[in-house]
Amino acid sequence: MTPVYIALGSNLGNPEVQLRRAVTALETLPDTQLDQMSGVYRSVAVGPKMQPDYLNAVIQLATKLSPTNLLDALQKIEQDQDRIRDERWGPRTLDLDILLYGDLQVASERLTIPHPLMQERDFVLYPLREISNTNLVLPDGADIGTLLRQCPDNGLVRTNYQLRATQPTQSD
Ligand code: A4P
Ligand code: MG
Repeated sequence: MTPVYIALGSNLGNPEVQLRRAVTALETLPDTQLDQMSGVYRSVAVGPKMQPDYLNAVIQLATKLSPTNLLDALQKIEQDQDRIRDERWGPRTLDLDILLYGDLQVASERLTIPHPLMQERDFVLYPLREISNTNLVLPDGADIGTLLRQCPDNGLVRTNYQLRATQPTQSD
């Protein structure tokens, strides 16, 4: 099993419900278990203006799926939740991005890991720090504490929403 961090984002169609539905779908993926979930954060949209605020979170999975098979599975979950792709960075019911896949670095046409913009996004780094080792180091050597200090402040707010009523028990 490889530890994987997934970023979840939604700003359409009742975002809290969208994130919860996504977690339910993610934890039933084959050869995959859900290990940790962050809190839910509210953030101003990066990209085209005049779109609703986002709810964002990060979860940690352990999986035997390859990066490409995992991406296929994430895109199927997005489709199942009525994701329409018309505008880059436009509003969406659900966005699922692979942030980290173990220590792997991938640069293919379909997949870039680590996610190329994660270092600039407070709505990714804060929830990631919440569920990862505080000494988390990315494959390029950058550590999460340094990334957080360098990250622009876009007024991120941690909400009282929860991805699920009860946290999963940590498996060994
Ligand atoms: N792709 C490449 N690498 C990855 C990866 N590590 N994980 C490819 C997932 N997908 C990856 O994505 C386009 C293509 O990226 C996919 O087909 C896949 O092969 P998409 O989800 O169809 O389109 P997108 O999300 O509009 O584009 P992009 O560049 O992925 O955008 P981002 O970086 O995901 O940003 N503001 C706030 N506050 N909160 C947000 O969550 N999200 C976005 C989307 C913009 N603004 C936001 C937020
Ligand atoms: Mg995306």
